Amino acid sequence: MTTDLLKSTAQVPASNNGVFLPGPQISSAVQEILSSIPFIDIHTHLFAPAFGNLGLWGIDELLTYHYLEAEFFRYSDMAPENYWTLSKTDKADIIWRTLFVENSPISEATRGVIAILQAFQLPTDHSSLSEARIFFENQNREAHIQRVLQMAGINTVVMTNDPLDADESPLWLKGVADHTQFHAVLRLDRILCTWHDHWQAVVAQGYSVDAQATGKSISEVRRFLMDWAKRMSPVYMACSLPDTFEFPSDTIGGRLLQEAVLPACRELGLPLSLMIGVRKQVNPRLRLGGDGVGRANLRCLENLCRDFPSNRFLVSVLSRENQHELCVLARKFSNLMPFGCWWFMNNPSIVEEITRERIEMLGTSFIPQHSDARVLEQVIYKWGNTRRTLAPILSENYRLLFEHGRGVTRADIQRDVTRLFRGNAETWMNLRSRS
Ligand code: RAT
Ligand code: ZN
Repeated sequence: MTTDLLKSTAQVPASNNGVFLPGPQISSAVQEILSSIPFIDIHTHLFAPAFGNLGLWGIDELLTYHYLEAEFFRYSDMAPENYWTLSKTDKADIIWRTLFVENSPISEATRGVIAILQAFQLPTDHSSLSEARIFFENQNREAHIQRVLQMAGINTVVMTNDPLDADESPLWLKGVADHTQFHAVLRLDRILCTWHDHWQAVVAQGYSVDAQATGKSISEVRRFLMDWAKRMSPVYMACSLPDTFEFPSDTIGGRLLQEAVLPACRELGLPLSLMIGVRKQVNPRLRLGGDGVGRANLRCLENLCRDFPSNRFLVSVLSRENQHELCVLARKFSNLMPFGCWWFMNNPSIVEEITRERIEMLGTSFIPQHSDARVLEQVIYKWGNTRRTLAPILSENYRLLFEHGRGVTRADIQRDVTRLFRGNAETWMNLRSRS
């Protein structure tokens, strides 16, 4: 049967759009196209140069990434409380010694640091970090950003911008010029998930809200969102949600979401990004590295997509067990766009599984990956890994297509890769109308 299929497809003529690639050339064409198209990174924690020191970069930041801090405590018997008293360079030194000198850096996050050092031709096996430190200290921030984006093969970066962050909001209030490559996102976690701790910060910005979000509070939050949207020109609004998230729900967060956030998104034509499945502070001693994962009940998403057809939802789920369900929901609701393999999902073995499943169920109608980079140079290894993992998956899908009787041209591959890594994001974030 397979042989017959192969025989019949070997004679497939050239298409109207170009010459079908012979089977053995598909994989090299896929690799070449993946490396030549600049991607859009739709979720990072990076900042445009105008945000100054909020933007993290360099070896000490790379080594104190919370993914690595969590790994450090598996090898070291240092108590987290003692670790937190160290200076940034001391933290970086002890992480380097523990994870990179005394042990082989074979985990995903440690290997990433090695890939970055290698990309800048810095030593990957010295016991001291001095050469790397000197290199990064000598870089000019703006030129370095451009070089790194180019090395990573991305040309557009989406930030995470919190209007209630004490360091960030004053910069916005003073005014930040638009950057052609860095786009803002209005992040809502403090409003939707921890209102009790943050409603007073909303009051301090001039809005009449109260602790229970009663009376005018809802319309005031809406005014707050509209004002911040005007200030930031975000490409979407976003919130990270726990595995226990339910919708609809008669909680302050549930009401604010339904009556303030969703209407504001509709009015502004913005998608809402929901990242579902974090178990916050499972181990608070690890601080940022102390969050875990839980399987969510995606009925919440089904309810949102069905009851609010004029809203669009960009969604990533943190639990491996929720991935298939997310694909099924995306087949039911075109106002749902699955994106990225987030955080604990961003390991090649799991990315491969999720991406195969998504292609099989959704074709090219999803956004395969984002970097979630917190430190600039991380985009180099994270996007390198994405390209490496995606190449064989895409090639295999085209090979199967070829075997089943449909040839593939370079133009087909170019169109598909562009759609996956640019077009879907551009459409959902209305990026074309901005340029
Ligand atoms: O992946 C991460 O770095 C997490 O700590 C979170 O920042 C997550 O990506 C988020 O945006 O909430
Ligand atoms: Zn993130």
